[in-house]
Amino acid sequence: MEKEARIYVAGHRGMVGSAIVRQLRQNGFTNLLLRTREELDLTRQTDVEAFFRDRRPDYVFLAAARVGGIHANRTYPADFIYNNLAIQTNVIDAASRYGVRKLLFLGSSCIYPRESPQPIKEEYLLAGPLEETNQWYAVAKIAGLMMVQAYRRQYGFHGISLMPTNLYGPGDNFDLATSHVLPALLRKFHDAAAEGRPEVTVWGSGRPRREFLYVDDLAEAAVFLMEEYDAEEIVNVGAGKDISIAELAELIAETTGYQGRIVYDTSMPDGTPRKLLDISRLTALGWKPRTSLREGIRKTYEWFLSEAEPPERRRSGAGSLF
Ligand code: GFB
Repeated sequence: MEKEARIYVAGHRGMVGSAIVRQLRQNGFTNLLLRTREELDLTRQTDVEAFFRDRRPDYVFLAAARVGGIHANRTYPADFIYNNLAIQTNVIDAASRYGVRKLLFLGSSCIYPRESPQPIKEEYLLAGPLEETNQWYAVAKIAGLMMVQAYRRQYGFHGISLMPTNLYGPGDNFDLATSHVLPALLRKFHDAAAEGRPEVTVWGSGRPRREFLYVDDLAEAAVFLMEEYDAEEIVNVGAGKDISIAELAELIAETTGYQGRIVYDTSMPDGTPRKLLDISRLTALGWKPRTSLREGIRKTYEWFLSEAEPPERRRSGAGSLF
């Protein structure tokens, strides 16, 4: 990408989009096209077409999506399938029609079959049934990556697709009803420590295993692939390691200085038993993750304390940051 190229980051106010913007700016790209949801509703096809026709972006990072944790996925299946299908369909089609030179689509590790052998290779896509709690989101993301492949085959469109593992970092959603596990536990343990509560409830059995990638690492991988990769095959992006939810809870208790008990609510779902990506395709291209989980959690907690937490609720001298 030339430094003056017009780069549209769709979803720039979300955790992933804002990390991609930070990475692009750090790399000297200045001509960024950004639109808030109020300025451009990506579910409206005619508005999306008008934007691409008038602004003619050269490159597109498609990081706009309806996302959420296990509970949000189960509660709002229609929102997850409709919004994601609409956004990605409109953006990919308009990008192909209006001369975009390359588009990067962000999928998710939940596109793979629930019982995939571990670590999960890209070729396991569609080899078995999906995890029930997030199948609506997964089907939308599978449609997106296949649309990118179809447009490459039929129109020679340069679209590529990345499959990130579970992401976390600054800008994450800390709302307990809709968030993913890592920000949820940061908030729960922080609040319990601040209020001196003796017990924190973690959903499920604590046994599922997840892989967590710091969002700035994902953003670096996305910009790297936009510049270095141009093929139909999807590419996994992960940290290369996973941990159990119980181990994650211990780590977050330590970070936030929480010393009470941890209890498990087994009436809440575990979801996929294990989700560790095989990242050898990406590492063979020359990229590897850099932020350890401990460091990433520390940075995320710092961000939470400075941004997400209203000043009156901040603890003085709070939480050991390891
Ligand atoms: O992060 P999470 O919501 O999503 O949950 P998934 C991961 C695991 O953490 C599950 C457990 O076993 C949860 O039961 N967990 C424990 C909690 N306590 C909590 C809590 O307080 N909040 C939350 N949210 N979880 C999502 C998909 O699956 O992963 C999305 O639903 C997407 O579609 C995303 O693919 C990457 O890892 O299970």
